[in-house]
Amino acid sequence: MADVSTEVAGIKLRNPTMLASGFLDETGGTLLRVFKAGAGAVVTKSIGPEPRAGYDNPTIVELEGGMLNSMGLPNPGIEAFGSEAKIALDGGAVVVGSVFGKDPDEYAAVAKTLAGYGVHGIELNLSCPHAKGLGTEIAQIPEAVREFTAAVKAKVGVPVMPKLSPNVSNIADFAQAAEDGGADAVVAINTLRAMAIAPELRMPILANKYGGLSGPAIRPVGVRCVYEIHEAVDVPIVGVGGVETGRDALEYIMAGASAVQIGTALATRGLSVFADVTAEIAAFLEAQKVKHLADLVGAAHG
Ligand code: RRO
Repeated sequence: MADVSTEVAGIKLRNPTMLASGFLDETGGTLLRVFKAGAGAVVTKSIGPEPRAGYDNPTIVELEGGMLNSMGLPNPGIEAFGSEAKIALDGGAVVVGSVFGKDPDEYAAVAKTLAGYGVHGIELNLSCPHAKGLGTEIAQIPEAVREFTAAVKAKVGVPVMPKLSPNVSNIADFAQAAEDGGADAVVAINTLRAMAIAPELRMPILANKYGGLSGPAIRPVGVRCVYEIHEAVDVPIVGVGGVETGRDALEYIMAGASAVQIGTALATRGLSVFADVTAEIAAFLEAQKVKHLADLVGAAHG
């Protein structure tokens, strides 16, 4: 069997599939269930300093090419999340804790507590496309990406990986800013800022009007972003956006990703998607006589 293991900034993964933040990840039980179903690692829902209920319904619209969401960062808050993280970690899961806040100090404080719970890495959500005063502004200013990353790096010992927004004109500048701030890896991409309107109602469907588009429709955008980032920085990249199959994952890997995250495909392929995508990657490696997946990272750059 081909070697599908990989590594992201020193975090060893048995395979390159990770659970993307925002799916089945607010409790230790669901995180562990996803890990046991085959994910190489699981990323938590973005956790903030206090509990948050999120936005009013409707918060999700199903579309042909994917899903539009405006959840509004619902989460139990960093204190209550401790017992959930423990369940996942005690069960043997590789856990990356996703963090948000309103300023660098808040990000750093939440990240420090999460790291204290024992998570293997920290993902910085700098890129929620519809949260006022939180991700959106940070994601639009390279200096803020550098500053927030540096603030968290100063407080935690585990690898730190900012998650970048595709809703900018040159994502490579933001990856560069993350690297300048000391990022150990970058995650690309968060959802695309988007809207759906109900013609009969003459109004946007989401209660929050704006949301983030995920799923197959955004995969070519994500692959392009990872390709551009790979040309700009030296840190490892985690690719995310519309991965449903092994071939989709291989696109990201050949663009430069060391691992991929999967979220929306849970709705179409179910919990077995992590094991299935891994098996599809392994079959490709065997057919192509490639022994190690790592040999294909960035292969599309020639
Ligand atoms: O919770 C959300 O509404 C949300 C977040 Br934090 C994010 O980063 N991306 C997204 O599409 N939705």
